[in-house]
Amino acid sequence: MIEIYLATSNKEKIKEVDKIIEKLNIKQKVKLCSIFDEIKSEFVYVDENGETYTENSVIKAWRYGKIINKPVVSDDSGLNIVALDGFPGVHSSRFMFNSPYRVRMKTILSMMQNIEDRKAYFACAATYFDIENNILISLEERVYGTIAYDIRGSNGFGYDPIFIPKGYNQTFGELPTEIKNEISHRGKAFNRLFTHLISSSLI
Ligand code: ITT
Repeated sequence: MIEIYLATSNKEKIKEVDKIIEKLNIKQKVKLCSIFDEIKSEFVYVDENGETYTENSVIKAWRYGKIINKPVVSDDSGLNIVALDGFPGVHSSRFMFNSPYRVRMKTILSMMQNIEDRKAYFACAATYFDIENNILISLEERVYGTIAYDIRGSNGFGYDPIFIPKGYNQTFGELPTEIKNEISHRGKAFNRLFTHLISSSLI
């Protein structure tokens, strides 16, 4: 059994990644812990100043991995709206930082009021960093879809209630977590990452 620490302050990400591990049937091999089980302060500052999801994901894994000296995984993700040149993109969590997500989503919907092209995607870069064995693996996955015309559902987190994945009529806010985990950017990224770690006997 290997303990891997998820380097995130976002509790919803921990829930989702834990469910992905459960679905992969590797719970007897991998115990997912929160980085804050190991670091007793939420005030470790990580400057996510990269220009891509991968850069930021590696920055987080590297920073926390060096602090705790144990294997970590990290996630950097965001929503990209094609007609808005990829906005909010890598800055998804910083856009209107102090406002609740409902207000942020309303703002995005009003920015898109007269826009017919609703295409968007969520991207997630997942990184594994094992400082002791000098292993760093990072990969990125996306889920494509469209931006809804209103805010729908309360499942998930962040911008889930305005994102409709391709092939569905409901938003991620309306779809059950199991479906989101099967098709989402994070689901695909962590599935691929853990499958690779297992098949390469790295964990
Ligand atoms: P950490 O950096 O501590 O992991 P964070 O929430 O700030 O937590 P990110 O920097 O990766 O994480 O920003 C991701 C943001 O992108 C997140 O806060 C949401 O606004 C949005 N986002 C990413 N994945 C999402 C998802 O599955 N559903 C809805 N919104 C998502």
